[in-house]
Amino acid sequence: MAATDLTLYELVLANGRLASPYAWRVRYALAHKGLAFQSVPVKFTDIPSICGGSFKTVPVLTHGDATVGDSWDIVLYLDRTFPGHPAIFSSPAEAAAVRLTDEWFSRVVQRKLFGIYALDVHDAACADDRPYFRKSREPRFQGVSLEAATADRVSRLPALREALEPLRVQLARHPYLGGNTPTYADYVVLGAFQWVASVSTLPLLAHDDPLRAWLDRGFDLYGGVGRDSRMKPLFE
Ligand SMILES: N[C@@H](CCC(=O)N[C@@H](CS)C(=O)NCC(=O)O)C(=O)O
Repeated sequence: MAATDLTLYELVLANGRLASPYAWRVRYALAHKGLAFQSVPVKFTDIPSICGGSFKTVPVLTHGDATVGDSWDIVLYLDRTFPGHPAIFSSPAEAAAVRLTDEWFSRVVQRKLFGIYALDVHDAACADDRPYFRKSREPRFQGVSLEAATADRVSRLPALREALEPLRVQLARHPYLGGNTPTYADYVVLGAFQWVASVSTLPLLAHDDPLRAWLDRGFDLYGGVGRDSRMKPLFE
């Protein structure tokens, strides 16, 4: 790992686990580039007081005088600023294609995952964050409680598993979503599984789901950066 003055502000759960799907994308990207960083764990309720209060979300990366928010912008910044390190995007065309994966996965799959795991995220959050999380998230469920919004979640697992089918089809062709080696498309999806595994009280995948081999490969990447004894089972 190359020494740097990179600092990553990222969301922390009550058990100390850094669980944001967006932070995990950046963590994998930093490992891909071989860049060391300092992690600053923050709670949801700390965000208004970090980096001069200019950001509504984390992750936020600081590097010397530069401060960058939003996972996608952070990754572009890393490629621009550290050209001597392995590229995350080898061309603008690759970045554009992976951006489509990011938009699909974030807007369709992560949104469905949130509907299933919202109460688990609340329960895993730092105690100070729970009232804020409930107040800010229940309006997204038409004002019903997180408990009511997730009460029928088991019945939504089949649709979620079906939504992951493009990943299985692609992984039947290649060891990684991006081909023979991991790319940012893999990191986007692995980030979501990191998040789910950090909070879940309901295994997401059937025991024989073919995603298992890729998930094992992904969690083992970069010396097992994605492995943590606090992770909950992803498989039934
Ligand atoms: N588009 C942003 C999304 C980041 C995001 O939504 N982060 C969540 C944590 S997972 C957050 O900071 N939420 C703050 C809040 O809800 O107050 C990115 O890619 O970085």
